Amino acid sequence: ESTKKYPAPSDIKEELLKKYPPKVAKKRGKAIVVNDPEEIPQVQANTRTIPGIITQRGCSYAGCKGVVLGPTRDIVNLVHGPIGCSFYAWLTRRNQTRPDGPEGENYMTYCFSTDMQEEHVVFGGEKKLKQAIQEAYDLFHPKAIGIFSTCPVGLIGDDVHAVAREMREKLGDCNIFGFSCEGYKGVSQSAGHHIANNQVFKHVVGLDDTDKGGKFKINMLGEYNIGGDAFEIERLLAKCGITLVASFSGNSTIGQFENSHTADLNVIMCHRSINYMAEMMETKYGIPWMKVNFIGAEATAKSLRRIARYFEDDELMQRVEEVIAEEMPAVQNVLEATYPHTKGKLAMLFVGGSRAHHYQELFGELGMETISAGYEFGHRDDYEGRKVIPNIKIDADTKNIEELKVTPDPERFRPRKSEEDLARLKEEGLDIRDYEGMMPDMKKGSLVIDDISHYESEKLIELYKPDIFCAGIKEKYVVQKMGVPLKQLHSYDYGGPYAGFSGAINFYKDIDRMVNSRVWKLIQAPWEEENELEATYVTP
Ligand code: CFM
Ligand code: HCA
Repeated sequence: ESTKKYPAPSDIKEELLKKYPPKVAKKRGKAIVVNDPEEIPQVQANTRTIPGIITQRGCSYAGCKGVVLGPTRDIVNLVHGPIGCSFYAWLTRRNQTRPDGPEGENYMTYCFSTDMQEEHVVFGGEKKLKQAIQEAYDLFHPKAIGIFSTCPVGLIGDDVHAVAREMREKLGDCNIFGFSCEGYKGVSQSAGHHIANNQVFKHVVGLDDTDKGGKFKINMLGEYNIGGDAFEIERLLAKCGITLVASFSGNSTIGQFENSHTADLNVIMCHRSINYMAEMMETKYGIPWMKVNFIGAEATAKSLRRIARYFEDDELMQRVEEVIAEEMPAVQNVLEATYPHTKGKLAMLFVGGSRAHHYQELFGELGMETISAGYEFGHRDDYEGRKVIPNIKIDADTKNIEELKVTPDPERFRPRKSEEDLARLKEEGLDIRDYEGMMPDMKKGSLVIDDISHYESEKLIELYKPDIFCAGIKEKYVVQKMGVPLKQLHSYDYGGPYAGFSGAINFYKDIDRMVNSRVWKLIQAPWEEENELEATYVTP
């Protein structure tokens, strides 16, 4: 519990909106809500950013190429577009790969691009794309090539799917598929996730029926191995005796995707980016999905128990308890040392579409309060939770991005659990259909802000004076110049892993160092130095 004094959240909201022209204030007002976990208020999400506002968001290409396909090791990810789009997506997301294996090709460190020039914009770029595919094939002989459309490709009308088909037939032994993920599609990265899910499901999942063995077979969805998180989760799953068939897509191979329909359960870390895949796999193959969270030591223990509970196997449940008992003392030791320095401090989290929620677990363990939080591109269900919004299909993405028509596969559909089994499990305390959003987990009076603007972030910091602000690289140095440390929850500031038990230990230590460093007091925030320059908006 924090003892810090700050204005009432409703006054803060008013203050944030005060300078906007009336129309903008009205619109932004719907995306800024004072939370009540008992009676979740509706929040505006997944809508277009108002032109002129500086948003944290990225584009559809980022969500498709960078996020979902980026961490795959042996797919050549070829960007069709100007070189800048490739360059800025080249290893910036810190999805890691092990230098010492596992076996097989790894193209993650390469940057493949058609390097589109003016002549291609004028005369068309399909020929250049075919050449680039041929070149990549001749050089590497990859199992698969993914083609990613950038904005100009959509504008000039190059048909990447036709090129993919033609080259797949020509080359014979290479799976080639395209993604119409032009940056302008949809309103954020979120549209790109959806496009990526559709194409991977359509062109890859289900190609390999081999039963690779294992008693408890799961896929890990929405875990991208940022800072090595997947390595820690893989370690824990292996220790418990749970077989990881495929990971979407941290530290993954195309072979895993092809075989992923043989798993018995899909567990989802980042629901926002991969829920479409889970739904489609459930419909076509009968694999149920369940939300988990490996961010936070308690959340990790809870997630392992939920997986064991699902399989209803006494030995597995016992093994999971042993693993938790083995791992927890080290976590507790570090927490005991850090807690006295971190308790009562204030945090703010503005990131992506799941971490602004998940990381509240770790801050909670440190005794810190998340006073304000929001996603860049989450949808209403990510905020309000499935209990409040049972039908996740209402979101605006489905208006922008075509949904695949998926039906049960008559030969391979195999319900892993019957509806009766699931109902019984629910009675016994495991409701796999349910998951909480951010708001049910946040305190009454906390301020939830969707697609926060640069101006609003600055104002928030000035009004709340938080001990730490969590966001991305674009925010980092602006915030630190105000004398507030910023923790990047995207790249972990080149640290990590933060998942699982050893990840929690890393996080406790890093946050302790950041919130207790005296260096921040040496910086004068702009409002401490001089009066603000007043600007007036011209209202039309
Ligand atoms: Fe999911 Fe992610 Fe996130 Fe995301 Fe991202 Fe990311 Fe993120 Mo950056 S998939 S929504 S589109 S957890 S890249 S690994 S850190 S914004 S909160
Ligand atoms: C993206 C990737 C990003 C950006 C991070 C940041 C990531 O959205 O295109 O803004 O610092 O995690 O790398 O979210």
